[in-house]
Amino acid sequence: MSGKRPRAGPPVATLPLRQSAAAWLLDALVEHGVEYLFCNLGTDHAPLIEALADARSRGRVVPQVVLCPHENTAVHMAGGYAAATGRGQVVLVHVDAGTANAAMGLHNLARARIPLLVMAGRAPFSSRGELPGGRDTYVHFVQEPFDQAGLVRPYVKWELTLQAPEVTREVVGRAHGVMHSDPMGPVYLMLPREVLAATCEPAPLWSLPSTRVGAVKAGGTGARVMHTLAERLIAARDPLLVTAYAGRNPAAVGLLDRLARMTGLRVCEFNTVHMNIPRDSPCFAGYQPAPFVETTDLGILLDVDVPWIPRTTRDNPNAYWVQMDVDAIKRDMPMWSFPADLRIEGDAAQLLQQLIDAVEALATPAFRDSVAQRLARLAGEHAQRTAAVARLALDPGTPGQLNPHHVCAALGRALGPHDIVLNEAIRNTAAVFEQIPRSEPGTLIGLPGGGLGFSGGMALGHKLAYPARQVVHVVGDGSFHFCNPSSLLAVARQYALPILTVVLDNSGWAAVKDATLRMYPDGAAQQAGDFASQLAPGMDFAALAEAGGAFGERLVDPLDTEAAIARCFKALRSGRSALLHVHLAPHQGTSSWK
Ligand SMILES: Cc1ncc(C[n+]2csc(CCOP(=O)(O)OP(=O)(O)O)c2C)c(N)n1
Ligand SMILES: [Mg+2]
Repeated sequence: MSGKRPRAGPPVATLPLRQSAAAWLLDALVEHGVEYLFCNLGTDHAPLIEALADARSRGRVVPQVVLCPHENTAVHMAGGYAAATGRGQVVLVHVDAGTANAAMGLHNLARARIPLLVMAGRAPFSSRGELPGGRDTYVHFVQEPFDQAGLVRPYVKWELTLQAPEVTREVVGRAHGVMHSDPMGPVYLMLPREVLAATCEPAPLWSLPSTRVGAVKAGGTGARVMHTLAERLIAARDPLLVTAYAGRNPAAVGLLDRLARMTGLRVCEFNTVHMNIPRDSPCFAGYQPAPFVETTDLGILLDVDVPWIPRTTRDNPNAYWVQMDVDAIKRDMPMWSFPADLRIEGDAAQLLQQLIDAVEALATPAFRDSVAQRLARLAGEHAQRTAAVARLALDPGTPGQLNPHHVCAALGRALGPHDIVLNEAIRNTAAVFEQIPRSEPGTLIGLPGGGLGFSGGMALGHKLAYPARQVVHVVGDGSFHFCNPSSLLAVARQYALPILTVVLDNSGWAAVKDATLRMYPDGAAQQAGDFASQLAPGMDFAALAEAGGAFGERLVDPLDTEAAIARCFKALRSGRSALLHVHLAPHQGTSSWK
């Protein structure tokens, strides 16, 4: 299927014959609407490779294989496709080794609450030919740890080993239901080679369609709770809402804007994971809630894991705080202690709709008047912010030391409203968020976890889901290394998925240097200017892209910014990925090896 985007549909026929568990597994995946297998394969997958080829030769529909040279690409690409479509995806990796490589991506997807079924082979356990699929090569003896699932247990909410072909469909149905249940997230299934090779008749296979093992989804809340909240919102003098990922449900974006406008509610994001409110809404107040947390009398935490940094934020002790979250208890966070006098677990879109209805039922003319005044004030603040942001972009910088705000503003102007931006710019995140204002749901994705190297694979997954849109990931030079660039380039090339990579190169890890300075502002590292954070100078990322078949452009002259971006988009339109290597001022860490 090289160069073609795969397509899937219903199976053309159920299997008439005795088949391997591997074949039944593929059948069950198709039954659950799985279109793709994002794969990195090994000796454990021989029965699956055989079953795939056999099915294709018989004209049966099977999920389309997307080969990823590194698991980082497979997991994040599947995650990107799942985030874009709302449908959980399937990744196949190699025993403990592939699982270990997939773990960092799973950390990110777990934090993003993205549904994903990761299937890993298990090394065969029989050694003397007792069973089909038994050990026949060296690695089968060394790839069996005591606790393979332990490698990813913190990041999955369900795990199982397939024990017999007869239960294959039941197992896939269960995995499918669990990963799509709220809060959604990754699940992990292990496939021993002997079990994949074992066969059974169709008769004992109990079909478990999605409709009968459907996901358990979050809903709204009781009318009385919403009434109380609406009363508080109407009485509030300076209400504030902080969110990060309500926008993963596209319907929530318009509802949040509506609620904000009808109540004069100031909305901030912190560590944006999705675009949650259109940037041109007068109620959007940016990415730093701290000053407003001090003054608000009614605060709402909507779908947010970390609403602010307590150490550097003073919250008003008299404020009333409400939490509305699909994961209010924060199941996977050992410590979580942000204030919430009223805690509601539920789906953001349904809760927002309920709150809108409750406010509408209670709103008085006096309330509407005070909202109009507050809105005028918010609109004024919004205009001031917008003007300040525009001023930041005016200075193009100097040759070899471009201004990231200037570059991102030019990039923003080149994008259409439905094009998709993924941010992994780390210390230059403000330039991406502020200078590329997005207003369509699903067009901005940020890093939910802490594992660098997510944006390239996620970009490929979004491009697979939306071939007609441009997809760009903006990435620090350090983060670009973590994206496994050669693997990204290979997948983009093999499956004709042109994406734009913008590398903001400040010669290393500014975030690591800054963390040291925060802890030891006058310490030895600061005095010596030695932060062990400068990466190899003179890397030519554009040449690297060219070597992988993409278009590469080094941006050194600030006056060339718009033309360079235009050349990148021209390459994308011709079906070729593009990489723009932007030279920023070095972040001034010095290498310990100097
Ligand atoms: C997988 C992984 N390894 C290491 C880190 C620690 N880390 C956090 S920020 C950072 C530096 C990122 O460098 P770059 O992308 O160039 O952004 P900059 O800080 O220069 O803006 C590192 C290494 C991490 N978050 N994830
Ligand atoms: Mg850097």
